[in-house]
Amino acid sequence: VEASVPEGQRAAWKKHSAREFKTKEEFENEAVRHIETTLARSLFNCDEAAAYAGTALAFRDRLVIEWNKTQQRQTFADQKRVYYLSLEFLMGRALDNAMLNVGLKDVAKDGLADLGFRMEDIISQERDAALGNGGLGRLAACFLDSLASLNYPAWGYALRYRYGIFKQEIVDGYQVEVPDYWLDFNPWEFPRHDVTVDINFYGSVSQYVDDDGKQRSVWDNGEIVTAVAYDAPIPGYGTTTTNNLRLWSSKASHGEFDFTKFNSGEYEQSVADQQRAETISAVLYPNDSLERGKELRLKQQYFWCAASLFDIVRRFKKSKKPWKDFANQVAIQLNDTHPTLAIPELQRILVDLEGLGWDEAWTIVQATFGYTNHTVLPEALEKWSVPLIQHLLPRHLQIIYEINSRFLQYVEKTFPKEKDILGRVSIIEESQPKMVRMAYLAVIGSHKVNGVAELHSDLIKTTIFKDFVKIYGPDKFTNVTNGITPRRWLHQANPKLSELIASKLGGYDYLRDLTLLHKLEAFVDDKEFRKDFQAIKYANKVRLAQYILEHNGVKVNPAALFDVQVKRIHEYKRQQLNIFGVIHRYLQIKAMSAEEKKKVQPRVSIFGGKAAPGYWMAKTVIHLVNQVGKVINADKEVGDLLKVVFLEDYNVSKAEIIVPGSDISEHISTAGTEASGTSNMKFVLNGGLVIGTCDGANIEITREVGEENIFLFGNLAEDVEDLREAHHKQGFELDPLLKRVFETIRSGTFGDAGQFSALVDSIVDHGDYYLVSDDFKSYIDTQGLIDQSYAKQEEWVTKTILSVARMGFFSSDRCIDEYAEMIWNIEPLKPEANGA
Ligand code: GL4
Repeated sequence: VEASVPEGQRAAWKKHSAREFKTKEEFENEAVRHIETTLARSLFNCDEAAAYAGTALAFRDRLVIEWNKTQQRQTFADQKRVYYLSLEFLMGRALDNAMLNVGLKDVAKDGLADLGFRMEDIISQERDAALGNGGLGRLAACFLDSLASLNYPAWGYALRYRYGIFKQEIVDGYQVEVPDYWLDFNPWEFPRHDVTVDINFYGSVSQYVDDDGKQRSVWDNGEIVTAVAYDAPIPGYGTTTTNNLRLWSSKASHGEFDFTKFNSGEYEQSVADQQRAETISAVLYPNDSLERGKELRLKQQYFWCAASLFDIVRRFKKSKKPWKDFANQVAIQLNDTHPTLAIPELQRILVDLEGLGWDEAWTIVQATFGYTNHTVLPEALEKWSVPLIQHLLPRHLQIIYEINSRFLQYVEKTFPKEKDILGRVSIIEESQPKMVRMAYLAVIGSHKVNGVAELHSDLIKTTIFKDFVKIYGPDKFTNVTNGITPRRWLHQANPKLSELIASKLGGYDYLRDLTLLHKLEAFVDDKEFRKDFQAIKYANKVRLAQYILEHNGVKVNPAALFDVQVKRIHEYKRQQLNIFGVIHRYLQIKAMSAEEKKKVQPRVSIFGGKAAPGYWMAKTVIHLVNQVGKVINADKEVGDLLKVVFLEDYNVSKAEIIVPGSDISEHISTAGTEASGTSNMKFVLNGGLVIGTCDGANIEITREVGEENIFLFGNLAEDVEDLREAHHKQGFELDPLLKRVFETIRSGTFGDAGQFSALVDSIVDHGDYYLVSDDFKSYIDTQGLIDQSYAKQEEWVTKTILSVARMGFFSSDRCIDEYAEMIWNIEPLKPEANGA
């Protein structure tokens, strides 16, 4: 349908076209108009929530204008786009980011002051958009910011969960999960009720012969669920480019109710059908690095992949280009294996619906997809049972089998002498029941596979994908070390530091090219700069101390060393190592004379993070941290020398307060288990140092900042396997310091010891899989070095300044440029590039 306004009427249209506010007055005008009309509130009835809503709607209007222009411009330019498929986008709050990216935060601040509000109060009214679990989801959010800031034509595709990651409450020291219903007011999304896709499930496959005499398959007679698009604008920083994040929401295909059923008296049934359809996009699965193989999760994955691909293909078909151009117009990045069904789905569209030959279609598929692996943990590698896929997606199972059989034929021909290789690389695992290995399907269906840090990218080539390196050659596998957006993680979270840096570097260009930070090194001996730098860290610690007092009721001294470990709770991340270290420190202090105590460096141990609801060991760790805190914080003999707090409900907006307030942060995973880690980068960029293992991106942070500016400890990845094996074969001697810690726990110092026995036993009796005992001594010694180093404040400040100056590499802008060049082959499209 032609929907353009006719030529003759365009002048009138343009005259009345929406304008963007620029001044304080214009902002106030827009905000008040929204409060009075959109929200139907008045001068006498405007609280902070309403003022937030008015401000957000004013900025939303601004974003929408640029968003429309960007989409038009990108369509006109007719160049390649990238589509980032991710089941998680951990966006956090949008208002502050929008104000800063658009460059009008100060204008809005003054305007709000005129209207009687403080900017901080307004910003904090917004709920986090928490559509993710942890690092993987936050990475996707940083990528969207970089894609827009660098003017790449890009869309994100995800699900519009009604419930994001649960809110964590701590009750009597235990985690309790509370649902996060975040959609009652969300000004940032636009429902596109006209953009829908019908998605098929179940049913059967039949064959027919088409007009050209070709055998074709049709999949039908299934259950249909409708996907409705909800779009959110993604503004770039310092550019008008505003990209799109499209979230799919599920609803029953026949609208509100099935009226036939309704009229025939089956009211309940028709409501139940509707609810069943809506369940698909109802809730984010709350597991990080763990897959549980639930049917509803598979339904989510297919629903989202099929809707997104239909949308992408529909857009391509409008261009009337031949299919061979598809991969020149479309790059699709698979964020982990969650969207792997997009591979057989595109093959199905091309072969069954568009009538292409298998090989022609498969060439297009492989050229289109790239796959990012984010973990080597076996429990996180997705496998779906063959009977489940057969039932839910019968045609896709056929296609997967066909892909597999052609692939295995090729392998057999190429390696005729290797008997075992076929079984090892087959997409189908010959277990009971048979399983589809999604990572293998993703590797086979993509032209590039990347890991997320150098060590991790090396590891995948020598472990989980070893055989595939042999089959495809090493060039198919590459590394793109993760990054973070300096806009949110420096400029927004730490405005004072960002301003100080700008004052030295002559402006904010460094936020668009983070390598410019290196110029800060020239100021490392500048007395005034050092003082300002230190004062900002202190102010951020004061703010964090206030937060801790308000939320935990614990008074901490901002002059103490703030030691932070905030991330999902997982055995491989070893929060248990941290809390055992805290207990060890407590025992040491308890044994000291008054004289000795004077020499102790006061410390605040800060923990935070969610445990997956079904992960009992992780929940036990949270409980232990809280119990230890309760005892230590109340111990008069310890006083300010040691405080321990667990911050409830760690999320993106809380990270923005916590990260700038840290002196040292802990990234202490068993070597080889943390693919990258990204909060390590955030902490260092904000003038904190790292205690870490030689794992993930810690290694590259060390390369950049220098060994003298990071505290590394522990066994290396290459030794982990041998150590584990030795534990099982020879048994092992528990570290004596750790033994004392366990004795203290067993004696009931922190409450009923039985509650912690599984945790202790996993180390003492069950092989210590995560090498807590092996690394304990080295960890404790390194913590001692940190105390000594912190005591020499001048040296410490030098370390932190040099580290900030050397963090340029870790911008997600660098990372996106690498993807664009090595994997997507796309070019930026600058706003001034064409008239649109
Ligand atoms: C993760 C990794 O565990 C984490 O190290 C990495 O930084 C992140 C982004 O690449 O991806 N993989 C999974 S699964 N969850 C993650 O956070």
